Parts: sequence; C-alpha cells; structure tokens
Amino acid sequence: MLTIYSDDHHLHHGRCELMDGQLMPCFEMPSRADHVLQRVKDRELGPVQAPYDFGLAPLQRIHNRDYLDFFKGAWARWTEYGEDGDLLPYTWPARTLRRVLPTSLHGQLGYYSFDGGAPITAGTWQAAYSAAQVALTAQQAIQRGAHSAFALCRPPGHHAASDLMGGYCYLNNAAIAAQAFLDQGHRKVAILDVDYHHGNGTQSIFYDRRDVLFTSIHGHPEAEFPFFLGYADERGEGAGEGFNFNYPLPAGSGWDTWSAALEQACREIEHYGADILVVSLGVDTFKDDPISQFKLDSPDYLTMGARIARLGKPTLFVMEGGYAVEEIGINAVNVLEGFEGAAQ
Ligand code: OKP
Ligand code: ZN
Repeated sequence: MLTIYSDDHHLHHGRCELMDGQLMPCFEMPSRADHVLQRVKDRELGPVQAPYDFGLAPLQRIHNRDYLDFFKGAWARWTEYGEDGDLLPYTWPARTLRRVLPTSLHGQLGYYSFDGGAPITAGTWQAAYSAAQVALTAQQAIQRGAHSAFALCRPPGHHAASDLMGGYCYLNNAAIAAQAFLDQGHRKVAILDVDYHHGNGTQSIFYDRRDVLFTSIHGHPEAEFPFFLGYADERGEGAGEGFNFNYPLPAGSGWDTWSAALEQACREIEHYGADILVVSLGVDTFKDDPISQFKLDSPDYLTMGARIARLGKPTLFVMEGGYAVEEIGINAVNVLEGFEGAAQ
C-alpha cells in the first residue's frame, strides 16, 4: 500500500493542554507520526511519497474562507502582541452569548473553536495545510486506480468542522478527501470513523447531505469527548436524513462489543452502495491508550483491517488519533496489513 507522508507535521508541536486541572504536555505530539512512519518502513508496507500541493481550492470546498483566513493569519497576529507561547482560546459563544465575530484575536479564536484542545503554534497552519495535501495526494492515487492508500496525516482532522477547530484538529483531512472524490466524478462516498472519539466535525459537514454516508464507532458522548455530538439518534437531516449512523459504546468496550458495531456500520455501508470508502483511522481504541477507555488489543487491528477489506471498496485510510505512542505504529499498520491480506 502506498503511504503519503510529509515531514511538515513536525512544525506543529503544541506545548500544553489542560487535563484534570493541570497543564500537561500535549498528547498529540510529533513522535506519533514518526512512529507510524517507522512501522510502515519496518514492515515494508510499500512506497512512501511526499504530497503534491493542490492549493487552497480543495480545502475551501469544506472550510469557510473566513475560517481559513483566520487560521492562516492567527500566528502572525499573536506575535504582534510580542507573544511566543501557544495561542489558545478561553472564551466561547455558548448559550446566552451572541455568536458575533469580535475584532479581537482571542474573541475570534473563541468564535472559530469549540474547545481549548487545539493550540495554534508558529507552524500549525503549515503542518495542517500539508496534512490536508497528504490526504489529497492519497486520494489522487485512488482516483488514478490504486485500490487503497494511506494518508499519514498529522495533525488529525475529524473534529474540525467547516469553521471550527478543536480536539487537536484544524482542517478535516478526511472530509476534504471525500469531497475531492465527489468533485472528481464519484457519486457516493462512505466514511467509516473508527477513532475512539466521535468525528463531530465530519458528521456536521455532511449532516444534511446524502452523497456522503457518515458512520462512526466511538466512546459514548454521555461520558466522553466531544460530549455534545455523537449520539445514536443523530441520523442526518433534510436530504441527509438516514445517512448518518453513530455507534456510541460504553467505556471498557473490547473487541466483541466493538466488532459488533463494526458489523452494523459495514451493513449500512454496503446498503448505501458506496463507490469509495474513507476510513478515519484512529487507533486510540487501544487498551493502553492514555486518554481513552476501550480495550482493543494489537491483533484486533489486523482483524479490523480484514473486515474493512471485505467491503470490497477502494479505500483511503486517513490517520486520526492514537496516543499510546509506542504502539501507535503497530496498531495503525496492523489495520493496513490486515486490509491488504484480505483484499487480494
Ligand atoms: C482527538 B482525536 C483536554 C481533553 C481534550 C481531546 C481529545 C481529542 C481527541 N485535555 N481531549 O479524536 O483522537
Ligand atoms: Zn480520538
């Protein structure tokens, strides 16, 4: 399987996140992608190529232009204050407040975010921009006939909505790639989000559309980030009604519970008749993940990949979460090897 990877992800290295009342080093760190790349090479998964640059146009198909302009320019504005710490939001337009766009940098940052988990650093825009190009380059490989490809994206993307950053995410790499497939002639794209956290950004982007089916297996939002989306009764709206499927699972879920949800998601994907499958590949479902509560073990990821392969669709894997840094490469590449072993 072809892997697309850019070293630019190193440009994004947030210092801290708030966790249990303390500032902790960011779980979403550069070594995550380094470990995955190393495992791709160790296992000789296939060639590793740098991304092409498709420019801003495919990003603008998903994200609002004012959001992209804000994100691109935010760091330069922050340095004008003489600051070099991470730029982090601290006020959001929650209930009772107005959703106006203030002129202040921090006001605008609150407007364009939904949590304090997405720090903007000097290189965040470039890293996120390159990650989107990684996804688009892998998408192009499939468009040109490859049966599968792996977009080794960092930072991840599935929490980012059309004009919101949060949950370590800025640009929705999977959504940008899904839209590119549609723009290049495909009619039905299915997204399977296997990250531990609900892909609220992806869901919201496609919620009123039927050309993208969104399915997600995740920790129940009653108890787990992002809390305010990802419930089973969210089925889509308008033209998109019936094209959104959430499988929220309790803390402690292992492979038996998880794989039963996967069966249901696969059934919906088959019933939908997708041309293309995009997998939001988070491996924070792993038993030793430091911020998650599922109990999948490394061999389960081989089985996961094999099951996904049985759908028989051209499949783009887009890297999302996974914070057990030592095992992230084994687990992510196990999905890809399980897929390849069953896809023949
Ligand atoms: C991103 B992805 C603050 C807790 C915030 C955010 C989790 C984001 C997960 N310390 N946690 O889905 O793996
Ligand atoms: Zn996650």
